[in-house]
Amino acid sequence: MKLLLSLLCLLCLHLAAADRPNIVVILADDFGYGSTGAYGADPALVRTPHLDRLSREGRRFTDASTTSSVCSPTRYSLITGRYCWRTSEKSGVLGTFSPLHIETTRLNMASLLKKHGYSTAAIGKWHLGYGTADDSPQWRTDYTAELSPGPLDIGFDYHFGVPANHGDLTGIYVENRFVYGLRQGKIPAGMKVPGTDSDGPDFKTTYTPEDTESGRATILDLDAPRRVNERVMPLLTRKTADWIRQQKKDRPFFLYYTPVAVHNPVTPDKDLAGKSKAGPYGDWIHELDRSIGGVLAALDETGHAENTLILFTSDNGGVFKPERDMPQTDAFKAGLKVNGALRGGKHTVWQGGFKVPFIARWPGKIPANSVCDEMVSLADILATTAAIIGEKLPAAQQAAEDSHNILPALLGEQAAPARNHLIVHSSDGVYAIRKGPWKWVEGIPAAGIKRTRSDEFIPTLFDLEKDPAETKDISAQHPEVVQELSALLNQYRNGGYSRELPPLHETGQPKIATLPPLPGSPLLEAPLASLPDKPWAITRGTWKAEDKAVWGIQKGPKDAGATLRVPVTFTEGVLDYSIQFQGANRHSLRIEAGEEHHSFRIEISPSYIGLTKNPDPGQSKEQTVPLARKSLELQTGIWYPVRITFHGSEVTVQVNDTRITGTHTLLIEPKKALNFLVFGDRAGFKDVRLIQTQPQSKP
Ligand SMILES: [Ca+2]
Repeated sequence: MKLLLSLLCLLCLHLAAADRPNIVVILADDFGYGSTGAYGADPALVRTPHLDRLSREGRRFTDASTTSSVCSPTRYSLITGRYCWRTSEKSGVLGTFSPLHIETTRLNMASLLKKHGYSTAAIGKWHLGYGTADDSPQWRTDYTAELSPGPLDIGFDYHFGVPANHGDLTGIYVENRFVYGLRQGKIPAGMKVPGTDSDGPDFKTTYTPEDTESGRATILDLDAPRRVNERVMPLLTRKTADWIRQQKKDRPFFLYYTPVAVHNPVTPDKDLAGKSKAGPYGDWIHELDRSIGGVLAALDETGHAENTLILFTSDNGGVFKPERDMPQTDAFKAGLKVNGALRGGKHTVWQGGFKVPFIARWPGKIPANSVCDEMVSLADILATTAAIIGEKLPAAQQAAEDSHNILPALLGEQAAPARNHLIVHSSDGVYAIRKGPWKWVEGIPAAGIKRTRSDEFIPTLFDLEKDPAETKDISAQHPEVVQELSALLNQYRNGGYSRELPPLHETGQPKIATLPPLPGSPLLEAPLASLPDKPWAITRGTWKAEDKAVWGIQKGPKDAGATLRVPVTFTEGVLDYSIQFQGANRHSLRIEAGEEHHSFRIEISPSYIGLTKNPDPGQSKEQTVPLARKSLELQTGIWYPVRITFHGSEVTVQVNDTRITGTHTLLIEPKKALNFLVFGDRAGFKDVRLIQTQPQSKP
């Protein structure tokens, strides 16, 4: 009893110690380290009075890092406290029609704060998908229907969003679970989707390819009010300020506000056009700053500001492509160092892609007009929030896997650094790890990435203290550092979390499925320890025998895949082989079937399996029939078993422990030949074995 009482007392103290401030996270888009006055932008070029005010009233971090140099992965990390490369997303960003990427059961900023009684909202760019995909390869978000699951299913009470990007091909807003003002679609009977009837300055009836980022996208056909690009920022600001004004004094709130600025297309509103001395991009920065001013004003007016923690940051660095004619380049030529003195920018593995402004204000708690040089990550916001509200995080392998509590750094308290390592990941899937002064770039792109940015695809080591602009690779001088950082990267990457050091035994080899051996005498058997004899034939690309396997290498990026063909006739049966990826984009097994040169293909890549009926000779590409598709995860350099079972009109493909099944009437036809194709450089095969099974006679 005594123990229980003292435990209760401890709990009371703990609760009393916890705060429940309002939390406002503002995540700008593509806003570079050097683009605001607070971070050294020349006021003669751009003026950011509201961000500068935030910095004066709060704490400016000089070494805050995104987790990725592009949008969706960093957004995932901020909300979940987990590196996004631990998910199926290994490079690039989510598509406009991708499913919701945050698991609805996963602890995240919104669910955590909602549990603690917060009112919650996500307003602005979303870019984390809507809906749940099925196995169908054609699946895509249906914007004419209810967009579930979405933000409201992970803990947000309110959502007003731009689905993917400023200038995406939807041209609409989403409010809660439907396209804002949707007039026609799969709307439940008796329900009217809320939205505007009048065009006004913020809405219009049409949205054209010229409105999109690329200037030539095919616009999604929807009967709903369309965005006016120049008015997206003012409208999002108004929605955000309105939401703040609706909040009650007795209930804390969490606002995740994600302006679309300063992502392309660069569309400052009319009254700001021409006001900066850095061209339209400078005006676009002014637009972002004005929006911050709108949010601050709403907090001031309502008296919420005093009890509000604001974090302002960006999802990745600014676009920096000085060789290209674009507004950012004009700003750069005018003298604006979009990413400060850092190398590279958005997409890249260099610091310009990751190092971003990070300003924290919490009156009376965070020392005003202060600077913190500690290394922090946007993934740390979740663990820090948990610390503020007094919630103990689950074990590191269960949630907030990569999130460190940086509250002492925010508050300016004397404490050991929250983290002494940090992993960053480029759009091409190149990993880099930082520890102390060092940054080691592993230099290996994700599977399927064309090797265009070759300087990023080389292992390199930098001393960021002496060389913040990453000019000098010193890996040859410090092999021991390379070895240490490479081992540490592997341990954190394979161990599933980095909030703590995962034990080495969890970082072992991936699980390989053991398939029961095929009975009976094979119709086809080829160990492929050397290049096989006739009837096997190399029909395309380069094939080499090495390490008791044969390896296919596609000749050039524009050539067809490397092809190894073997004729073999069977109707029903089971085909086994082993596959290993060493950089190839994908393998395709083309199966010729029937009399009229019909064929199917089974595609296996490190991230998916697919089954497809190919167009017949003379048919167009549109006649392709996708039959089944599923995501999976295969690592480079590991042999995985493949088993393909042909039974009647059905084919089941198993790769390691992932299975798909597809049916097509033509699959009943006798199979005539197998073609092993490799796209990219390179993939290996061995232990091919095919047994025939008797077709079941019909009862
Ligand atoms: Ca971005």
